[in-house]
Amino acid sequence: MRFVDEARLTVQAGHGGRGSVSFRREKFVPFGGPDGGDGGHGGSVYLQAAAGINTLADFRVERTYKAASGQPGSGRDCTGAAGGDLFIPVPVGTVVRDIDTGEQLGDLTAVGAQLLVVRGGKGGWGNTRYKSSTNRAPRQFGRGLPGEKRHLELELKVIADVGLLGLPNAGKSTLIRAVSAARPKVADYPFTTLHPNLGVVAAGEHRSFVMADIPGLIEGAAEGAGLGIRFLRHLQRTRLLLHLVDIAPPDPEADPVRDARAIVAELKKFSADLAAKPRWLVLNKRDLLLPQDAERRAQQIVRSLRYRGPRFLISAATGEGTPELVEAVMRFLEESAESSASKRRAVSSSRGRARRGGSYDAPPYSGE
Ligand SMILES: Nc1nc2c(ncn2[C@@H]2O[C@H](COP(=O)(O)OP(=O)(O)OP(=O)(O)O)[C@@H](O)[C@H]2O)c(=O)[nH]1
Ligand SMILES: [Mg+2]
Repeated sequence: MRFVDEARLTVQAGHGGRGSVSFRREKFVPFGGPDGGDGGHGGSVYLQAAAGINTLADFRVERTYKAASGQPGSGRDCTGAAGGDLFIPVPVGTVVRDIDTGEQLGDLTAVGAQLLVVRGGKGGWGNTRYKSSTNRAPRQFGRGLPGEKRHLELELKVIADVGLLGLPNAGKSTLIRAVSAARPKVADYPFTTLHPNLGVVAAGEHRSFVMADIPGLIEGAAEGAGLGIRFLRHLQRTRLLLHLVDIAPPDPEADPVRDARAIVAELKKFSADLAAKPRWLVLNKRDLLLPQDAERRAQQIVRSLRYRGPRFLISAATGEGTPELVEAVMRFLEESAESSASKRRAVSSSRGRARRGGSYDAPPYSGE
């Protein structure tokens, strides 16, 4: 499933430095001519597509980006230092538009691609440049040109990196609300969510991913029970599934272990590939039990499922345990991006052998 992530920002290039007005003053050299150097050029601003950035989340915090201005020139024909260029990392696939003119400035489609968005101002001339046969002691100088400024709109079509899976009422929508700005409806009746929702989860500077919340699954979904399984296709391009399990269901007859297995069975009926994706267990609603009881219940569930993968005991409602979950997911995505990049390198080198996938490549637990 795709959705569009958007951000707005202002970019300001550096101004050109002022030219200098100066004259040579040396012993034994009367009437030394002008020797004022030029101002340095201002820095330009570029957008640069970088690997490992999945969303435009960073631009919600910082909105104005400025490149350094050039330094003024000085005597002895010294040119001022140029302001450094500024490179702003953006995700691959970002489309850039000028908000004021509506013009599309570019489309950053490959890692490392750069787009100049505002040019730095030229440095002003020093008085040396104004010297002529009729003007031997010029006092003119250039002030330096201002750097360009632009308001930009970035647009990125994103695909979910992580999918939430679980029974109705497991707390999927509550979790995506806790960790992202997505606001799907939450209610204590099954099938509250009728269509998928995506949210951008920020895990720190230049670190974010996209989470998909889908309708709840129940036993028999493949045969059409509940809302069926067709929306599982929205999870097909994710890299990780989080299976949410309510550790304290209100119904005394409910069995979280049996239900968790039923979900996996439905997943397999939908697609063997989806069932083979890395899948982590997220035990939710820990706030409903005393801490030691919650821990004990979580261990029982994990043991009965014979599950050995990463597991998290959280409360989507209070947020307890969610920062750890977000950090672990982010790290997993970063590592899987790195290992697929190194696999690509290994395949492209004639002697290199493809590296084996990480330990997460195997499904962490089976449904049987
Ligand atoms: N106490 C407690 N309640 C929770 C927690 N997470 C979710 N709930 C409650 O559980 C109910 C169901 O939550 P939802 O987030 O709507 O569940 P869902 O998995 O999205 O459900 P569907 O959309 O129907 O599939 C709501 O009443 C939530 O307030 C939690 O960590 N603790
Ligand atoms: Mg929901």
